[in-house]
Amino acid sequence: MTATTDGSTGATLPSRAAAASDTTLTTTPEAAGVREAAALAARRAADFLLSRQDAQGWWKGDLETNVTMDAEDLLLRQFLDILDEDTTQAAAKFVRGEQRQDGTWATFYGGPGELSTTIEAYVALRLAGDAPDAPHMAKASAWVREHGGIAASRVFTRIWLALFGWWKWEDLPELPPELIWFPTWMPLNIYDFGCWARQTIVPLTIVSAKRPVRPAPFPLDELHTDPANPNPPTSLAPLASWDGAFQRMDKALHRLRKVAPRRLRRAAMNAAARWIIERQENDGCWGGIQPPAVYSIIALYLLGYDLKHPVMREGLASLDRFAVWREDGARMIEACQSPVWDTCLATIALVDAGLPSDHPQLVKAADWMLGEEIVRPGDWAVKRPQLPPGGWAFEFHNDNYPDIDDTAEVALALRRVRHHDPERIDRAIGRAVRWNLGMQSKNGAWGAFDADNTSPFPNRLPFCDFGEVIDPPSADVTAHVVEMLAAEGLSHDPRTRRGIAWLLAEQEPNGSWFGRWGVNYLYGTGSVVPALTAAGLPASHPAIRRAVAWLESVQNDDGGWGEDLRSYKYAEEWSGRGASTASQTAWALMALLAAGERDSRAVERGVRWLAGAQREDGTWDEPYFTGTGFPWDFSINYHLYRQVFPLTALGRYLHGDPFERNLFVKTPRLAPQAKGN
Ligand code: R01
Repeated sequence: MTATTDGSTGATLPSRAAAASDTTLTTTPEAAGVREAAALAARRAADFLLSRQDAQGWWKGDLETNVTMDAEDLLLRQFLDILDEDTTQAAAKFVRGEQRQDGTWATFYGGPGELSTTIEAYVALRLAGDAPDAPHMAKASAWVREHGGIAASRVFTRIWLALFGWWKWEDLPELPPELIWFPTWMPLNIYDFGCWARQTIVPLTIVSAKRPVRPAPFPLDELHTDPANPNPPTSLAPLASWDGAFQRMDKALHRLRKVAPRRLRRAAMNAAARWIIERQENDGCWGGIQPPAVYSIIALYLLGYDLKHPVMREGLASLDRFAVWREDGARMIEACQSPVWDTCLATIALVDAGLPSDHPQLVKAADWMLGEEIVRPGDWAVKRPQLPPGGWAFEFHNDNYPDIDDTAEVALALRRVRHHDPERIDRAIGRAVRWNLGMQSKNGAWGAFDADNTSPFPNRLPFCDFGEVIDPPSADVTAHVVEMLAAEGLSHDPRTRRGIAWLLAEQEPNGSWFGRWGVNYLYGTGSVVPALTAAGLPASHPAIRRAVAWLESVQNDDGGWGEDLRSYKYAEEWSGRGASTASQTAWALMALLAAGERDSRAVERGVRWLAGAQREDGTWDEPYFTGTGFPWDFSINYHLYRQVFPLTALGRYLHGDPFERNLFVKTPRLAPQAKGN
């Protein structure tokens, strides 16, 4: 596609000349040049984004993670005996293309080889017929052996291997299905887990109680360090340590399993199955995310649900919708889909870049978002039984798990749209505000899906050796809620003030904030600074000044910002450091602009980098992963981040801060919330 600098949609944005003269702050000719470049880049970016909206009103970019998704999809099909050759070869093509020079697979672009990922990718390619002595395979298996082999891989990987007899069930941690009966006051009850982990472990309790083994389609000796002794014993941590205590509890559970009453176990598995089936979404999926769907299908299958049962048929059909077919015939599996998140972020970007608030494409987006509101209780109601519903989930179908982050951003997006039924917008936002306020945690901050999901115990289970399994409040989500409350005129509400106090206390000594759901300190800082200034903190506040100083200190020589995922593991060296990317440069700029730095050298250089890195078609390349599923363990490349955040930053650079411009469409005050809609 070529740039449409004067195309039909572009004409709705202020012209280049208008944008350049729009500002009273232009001082030097050099700065004027930057404004011109920024205006052109914003217009191209907006045109591209507008051209990518679905006819129904939503946006959705690919959600790229890593090849364990593809491998586990194939292993599931192999397990159920429904693996077909076309699927296998298309998936294998994608997996092969992701292998690196050293024979490994990583969990993010440019990252180090990762053992469990490499093992799963290798097995997927063996399923596709790649020979173990083919050079790319031999390289992978040698690397796996050097790094401890299957025995050193994570629990999830060894469960997949156990399904085919490549690992012994006996040598996996126990996770008893009786867990489903733990009341909510008991440690390790399922609601102590973050919702994504909860939805994963409930079906896995069934799978690991059943311990099924399918015939292995081939041996896998080459992935053991010592094939004669494939399951080496692990050493125990000291009894007096948490790890030691949980290891011994696990040993006790192994013994208990042998004497557990059969009928009790059967009843527990049935209760777990009921819990799972109640949570199947209208599209057949579970939680809108792939891993719980995969494990739920296996669990129900093991309990006798055949593949023609409606629950199973719909479940399997939903899995096919996670497949993205690329032009070269490769098939990539998405971990989940991000239409609500992409749509609210795109709406905010377009309005802040100058698109009129009643533009038909924005109204269409608003209508679509309004239709996505979740109007019934979900798992969150376990902690908040009295709270009326009123949130949004991230995906198309995930009514049981609306999240606080999406709800805040959707409200910020809806508030920017001039709609023909403003009271409908007002009522929806009113419910969103009430729901988000109701979901505030005890400490005054917000987690993503639940209130007070902070138990220390789930992380201690030997079973949970991968990713995050709890959902404590984070700075990025809290910032988004505070920003939304500020837009709703609630900056002085005591609940908002507690959120602000928590954010101020969470600032790192170097002036940044940790990013839980985006990489990393740049995301945290890019979320928190605009929220604090929106809520009325002056740009001169010491916390804002420290953040500005930190951002300036980590700006790259090329003028952009970047942060490698290694900052989750090695913050000392990697905090705010890495190759410049479009989305991370935008986050830094959003913070600096909110802090009143529009005319600073740092902002000018950052804007210049963004404009210079843009492609002719109005997009940016971004191979780097800047989204976070679980810090370090599970990273996400959101393919629209490269578009929406630069457009937001450029728009705010050109036209000013959304709060100062008062971009929020206010409707006359309504009487207190009426009944119904
Ligand atoms: C997964 C897994 O695949 C997965 C997929 C998606 C998420 C969590 C939260 C949000 C919403 C979106 C996606 N926002 C808070 C984020 C906003 C930027 C999490 C996990 C992998 C392994 C296991 C996800 Br175990 C379970 C799930």
